[in-house]
Amino acid sequence: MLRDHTCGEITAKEINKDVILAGWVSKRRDHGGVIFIDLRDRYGITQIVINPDNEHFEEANKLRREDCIQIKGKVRKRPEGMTNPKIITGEIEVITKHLLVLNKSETPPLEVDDRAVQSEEIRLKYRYLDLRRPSMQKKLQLRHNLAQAAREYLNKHDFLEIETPLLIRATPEGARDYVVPSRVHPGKIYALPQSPQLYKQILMVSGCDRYYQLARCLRDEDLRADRQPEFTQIDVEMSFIEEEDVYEVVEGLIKHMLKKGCDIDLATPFPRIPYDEAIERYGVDKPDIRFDLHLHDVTEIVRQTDFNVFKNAECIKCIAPGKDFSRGEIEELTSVATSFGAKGLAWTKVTSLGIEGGSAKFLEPIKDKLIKKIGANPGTTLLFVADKKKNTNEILGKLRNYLGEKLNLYKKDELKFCWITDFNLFEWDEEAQKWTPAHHIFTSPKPEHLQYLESDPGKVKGILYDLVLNGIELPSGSIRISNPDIQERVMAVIGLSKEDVERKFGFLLESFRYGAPPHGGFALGFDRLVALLSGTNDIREVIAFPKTKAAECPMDSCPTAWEDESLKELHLQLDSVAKKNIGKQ
Ligand code: AMO
Repeated sequence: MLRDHTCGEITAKEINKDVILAGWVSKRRDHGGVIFIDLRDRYGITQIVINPDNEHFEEANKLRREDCIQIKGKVRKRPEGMTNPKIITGEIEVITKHLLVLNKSETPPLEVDDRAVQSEEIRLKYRYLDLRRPSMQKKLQLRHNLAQAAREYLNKHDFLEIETPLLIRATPEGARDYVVPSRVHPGKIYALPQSPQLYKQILMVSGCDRYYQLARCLRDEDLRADRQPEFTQIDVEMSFIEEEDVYEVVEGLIKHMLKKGCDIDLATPFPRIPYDEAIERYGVDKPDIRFDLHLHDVTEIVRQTDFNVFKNAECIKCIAPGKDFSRGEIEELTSVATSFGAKGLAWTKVTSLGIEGGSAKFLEPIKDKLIKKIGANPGTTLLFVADKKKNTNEILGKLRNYLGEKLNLYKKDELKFCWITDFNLFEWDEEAQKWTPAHHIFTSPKPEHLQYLESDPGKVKGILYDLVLNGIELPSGSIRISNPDIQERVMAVIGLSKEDVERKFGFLLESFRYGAPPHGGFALGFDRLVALLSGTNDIREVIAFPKTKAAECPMDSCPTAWEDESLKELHLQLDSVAKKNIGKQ
């Protein structure tokens, strides 16, 4: 037997018992000729003692960090004053009789220690060592617990776990596809799924009724802390349901996951905020509602002044964080706002007599209306952004988040969920000068807005919803179009020709012609939820083998250069850019 206990479970109850343990040398200390080893495995740390008269003493003396060993010994109580109440095994130590070195370790290039600060590159290159750290093991455990809780809830509610293919025809989720060239069909490719969207809808046509999958999704897009090229969604689809049913399932699912995974009791239902209201109040469609700081639209009031910046702006909004900022702080906030794209940050201060400083002289004539609209108290600095409506909201929305953190306006560990509802079905793409889907093209328009589909697409709301946790979008989903004629009309609005539609989604539309049930669903960004519950925004912390921001893996060095042989087999050739990149010019 290689072990009969783990390093995280032996307590005073086992005193005088013989045990066999296996794990890694976390620390070795020499105390007056007696060797102490902190032996670590996934479950914890146990203190091992090796006395000088032990036949393995010399071997023990040579042990180094991360050597993998087995010990056999007897459990004893730690001497008075040597106990460690912080760990389960803190009352005992194991006095070793027998030591076996299972495998030596080279000097580890990183500290397997939660207190050490390590470079990201090194952590990812030696991820196996990084994952040995107790905090990383804890995150993997949490991820596992949450995944199992999700399965438990969905199984109990009659959902079937069904796998959908990884080699598929492209699905439109707004990012670029990763593609896989076909060897047996030279010149042809498979796409890797950006999500199982089309397949889950087809499963509804198949009569599966309630589907789920912990689905791997692959998207070639710019990476950020909360975006990886491969990530996991809890992907769900249901037939014969309405919007309310989706809210109920998502809320029930998250409540269950948090209770089971983290012993958190969550109050449901979550508040719902219509999209327009979210933008109006918070500037963004992912508001962090842990704090109340609102944006105030003062366009009509402020435009009447002689201040040029305000006179010609489409939208002027103000934020009043309730603080009297110093000149230095205002300068800092201005440069933060500029980094968010602002052309400047106008400001003034509310005093007991009116307003003072910054743009006060321009605002003087309308100061009463302004103060009344904002409801600001004396001693408050007002910060203004004037720009196109979209920019004003975006910039002040980001500044609001910045101020929330800087001024400690919320408790870091609080969890505040809210639904964002009533999104527009389409967004106007200024660059491409065309309508694009706000979510995806399979989202149903609100029936009462169908009449504007061709005449005024900007007016059409979709039956779609996002759930936001502390300012981060977690699940999003929609009620789908199940009528092929409406689907074709929606595709026409975004400029897809009949041929495009047929070529890209013909198989979905064809399936709809065989009695498609009304259906809808959602996908929850699982990595993001686990990360937030681990107290971080960075999803790489909760993915066993993530990629860097440059979409590379320092451990296995992927992506790697094409081998000539495989290029030949796939009937492919590299162009000059690719050749230069891999040094084959
Ligand atoms: P969507 O594209 O909004 O919807 O994705 C759903 C959720 O997945 C998470 N997410 C990501 N997480 C990590 N890295 C990424 N690159 C990444 N991209 C998205 C987010 C997001 O809310 N098929 C639809 C869902 C549906 O309509 O049912 C879809 O994929 O948390």
